[in-house]
Amino acid sequence: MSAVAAKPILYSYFRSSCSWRVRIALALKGISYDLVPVNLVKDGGQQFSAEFKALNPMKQVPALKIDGITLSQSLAIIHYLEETRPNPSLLPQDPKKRAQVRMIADHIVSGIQPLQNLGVLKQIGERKMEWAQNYISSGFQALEQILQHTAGRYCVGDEVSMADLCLVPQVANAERFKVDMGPYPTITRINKALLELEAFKVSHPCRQPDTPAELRA
Ligand SMILES: N[C@@H](CCC(=O)N[C@@H](CS)C(=O)NCC(=O)O)C(=O)O
Repeated sequence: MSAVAAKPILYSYFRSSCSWRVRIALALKGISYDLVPVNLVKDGGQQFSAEFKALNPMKQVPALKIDGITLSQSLAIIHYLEETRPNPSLLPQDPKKRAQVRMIADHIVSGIQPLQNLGVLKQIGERKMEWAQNYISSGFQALEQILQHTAGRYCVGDEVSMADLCLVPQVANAERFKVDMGPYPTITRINKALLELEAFKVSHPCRQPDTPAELRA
């Protein structure tokens, strides 16, 4: 079988919000793939192994082997999937709506998640819970306001977009860090609607090959 025809391989950790974004995209687009778990905590973190560093020198999941190349960075991966497997589309046709989708995705991917990533929290030490809560809350305060202008059923209008792929995993992180979601009714409503969709269910951290038995649902 040629490299182009080979099944994609996703390097993923069940609890990683960035991996989940890609798992949702793969599920929505109906792309079948093999999953290789990379445990971010076991053995001091398998992302630091020489084997994984060769795939992603940033030592972070996700990474995707696809069509003969290896990609890291969840949004770059999702854009590649969008360009090569355009159905269903994860970007609206209208340029203004597309820009809003990218704005919301970047808000989460660049403005919230990196500040509460595992590597950062290890450096913070004992104050890590308070630190994560603080950055997620301030990011969500802004996002709640933005969504009041852009949202329909989902983040931008009524179609599922890349913004939604970023939102749901970030809400799961917020819940893990016990952020009070009371002040964010729009985020909460959209998250609930998205979690009813099959692609969000099958890709959920509680249903992954590497999900520990006690966290399975
Ligand atoms: N911008 C990257 C961030 C990737 C990232 O932060 N991955 C986390 C899991 S969600 C990770 O692998 N952390 C490992 C560590 O911090 O050691 C992306 O969107 O893929």
